[in-house]
Amino acid sequence: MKSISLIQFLIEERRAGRVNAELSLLIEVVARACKRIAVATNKGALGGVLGEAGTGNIQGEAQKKLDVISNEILLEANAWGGQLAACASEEMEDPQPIPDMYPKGNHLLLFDPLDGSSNIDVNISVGTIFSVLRCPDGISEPKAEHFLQPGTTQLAAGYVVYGPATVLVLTFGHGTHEFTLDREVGSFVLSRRDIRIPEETGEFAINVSNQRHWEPPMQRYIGELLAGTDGPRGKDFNMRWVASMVADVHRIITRGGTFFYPLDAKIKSKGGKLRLMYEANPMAFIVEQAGGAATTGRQRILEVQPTGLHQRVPVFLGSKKEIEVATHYHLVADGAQG
Ligand code: P6P
Repeated sequence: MKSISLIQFLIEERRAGRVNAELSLLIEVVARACKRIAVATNKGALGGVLGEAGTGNIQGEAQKKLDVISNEILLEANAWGGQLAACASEEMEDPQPIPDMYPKGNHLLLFDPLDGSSNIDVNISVGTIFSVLRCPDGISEPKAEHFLQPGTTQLAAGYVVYGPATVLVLTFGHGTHEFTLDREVGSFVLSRRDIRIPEETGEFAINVSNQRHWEPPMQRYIGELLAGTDGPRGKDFNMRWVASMVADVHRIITRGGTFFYPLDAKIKSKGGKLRLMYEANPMAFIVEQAGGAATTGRQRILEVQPTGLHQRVPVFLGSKKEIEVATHYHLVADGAQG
């Protein structure tokens, strides 16, 4: 089969009227920046990029050297292109404006430059997650409030997983597609078009060490999975937990499954663990476009009205039938469903 490069795919999407020129150029620039992040990440101990940076981010988390490096790569790559009005990152408290020396565009780019970075030092897959919004008309110096658009308004979303292979998964709202990096040529090549997540699954991902802190409906739902053939589900389930959202989501994109990071008593005051704008929203867009479902346990993630750039939400995503059961249990517990 003739291989289709990312740039060829983007041109085809432009010709089909599904993507405009500026957005397709932006995605090409982001993908190229992620190739540079892959090079830095793949150096491991030989690149002097492992370990702590000695700094902290807005989340109050110690930054890894590669968190800072990846963030810089994405900011530098996107400054001059002319497609953006500003960037926002997990690693920065406020949005980063496009320098005055460069032309500005009509898009806002949000990213988690290196998600799962606690896994870097133990050589487990990590990834970059990104989301593209439209900059409100007439806004040339976007502030945080201009980013606070619900996930349904995203123009594009994607992630790159830096694993045995470097793989880009991307959606513009017309299906979810996968591109694998051909290192010899240096370009992303279409490896799966119009991905579909099976509606049923026998595999779930959650950090079970938090079990005693979960809300009752979460205890009920996971308890039924763990009961297997002895319980009401009448079948055994398998569990995975990479503790790298991009890796866990990519498994689901590849073979189905579910991923849960629910509220628990430890994080309830923060609203959850994962960030809405640059983790939950892009992943929810990608998963829904592949036929899966994504909720907070109580509502569709993409319909959450953001109130803060670094807002956190609970995340339930993956095979539709299981997400519907887990969400139903929460709504019943709330008295919102019979
Ligand atoms: P825990 C990584 O820090 C991350 O943000 C996600 O990539 C991952 O799914 C989750 O946190 C892991 O959380 O509590 O299991 O370490």
